[in-house]
Amino acid sequence: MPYKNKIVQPFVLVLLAAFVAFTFSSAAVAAQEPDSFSAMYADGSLAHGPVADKAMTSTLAVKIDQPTQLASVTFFNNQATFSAAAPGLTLEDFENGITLPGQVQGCGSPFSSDSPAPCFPAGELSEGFAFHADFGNTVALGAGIVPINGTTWVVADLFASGSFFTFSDPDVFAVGFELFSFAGSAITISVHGVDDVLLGTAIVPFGTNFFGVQSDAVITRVSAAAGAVVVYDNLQFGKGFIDTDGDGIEDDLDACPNSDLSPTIVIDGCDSGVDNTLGADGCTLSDLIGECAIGVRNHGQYVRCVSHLTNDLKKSGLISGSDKGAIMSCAGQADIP
Ligand SMILES: [Ca+2]
Ligand SMILES: [Ca+2]
Ligand SMILES: [Ca+2]
Repeated sequence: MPYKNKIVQPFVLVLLAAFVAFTFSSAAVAAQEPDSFSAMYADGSLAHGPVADKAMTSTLAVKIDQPTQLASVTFFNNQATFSAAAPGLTLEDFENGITLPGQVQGCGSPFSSDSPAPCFPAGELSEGFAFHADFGNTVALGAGIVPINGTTWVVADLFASGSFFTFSDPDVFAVGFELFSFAGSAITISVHGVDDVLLGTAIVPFGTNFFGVQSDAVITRVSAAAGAVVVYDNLQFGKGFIDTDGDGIEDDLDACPNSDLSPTIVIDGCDSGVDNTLGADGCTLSDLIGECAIGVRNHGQYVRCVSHLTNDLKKSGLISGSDKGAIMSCAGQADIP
């Protein structure tokens, strides 16, 4: 059972490392190279990994590799540029939990607003995301352990484990976070969408301390591969654009920015029962029918307009003949104009 062995072994290593850290002096621990953040020294310093100040430039290029590109995905390595492209995101700073400065606190896996214990009090975490370790625990690192920004960060406990964020809302199109690697290597970050389809992969050079991604498809998961020991802070996620009518199409690209999004086509209180389909241009069938009511001089003119429109919709296969009948019946009864 090789799969089972893979799972069990890191736990054994952690127990070993924790035992070593507990039993021997700091000098002895340094020689043992702990396998987890839980096995770090009490003062928060690591037995391995570069914690010295690095030149964290924001101009490093993020290499983009999208072998199965199904969506338009843009990566960012600069907070200001990302915020300008994706405004109004939810921010989770991982503060106000129980983790004290310099302390490592186990948080389970995954943790979220639905299951925040034992790191965060109820109601403290933003809703709509969960943080996972590939295996083992996640942990919170108290202020001072990560050598930038001086606050609490989160990470997979075991150095051999990758980590990932999942997003439960169907309207997450942008995700960003501060990141830091304790391993000194490039970080492979993959972005997945609905049905876990790969939307894109970024190879983030060591020393980059911001990652952002914006996609025109919904983002459900952002993962850092094992090996780079990636820690995170200031998670940002959400639509990242202004969408007045909430149909998922941003105002700038929405031909009908104030859509009628009722589930079925309703004309002057008459429910046709026909699905109110949303088109790629951001207009629903109700929006199109609603345009027939604009500027018409009498009821006959309105009904003729709806008749022409529903003929076109039927020809293009968007509605059936009986759908057209139901819509025309409502239009005929409507007190329009
Ligand atoms: Ca923080
Ligand atoms: Ca819209
Ligand atoms: Ca719209």
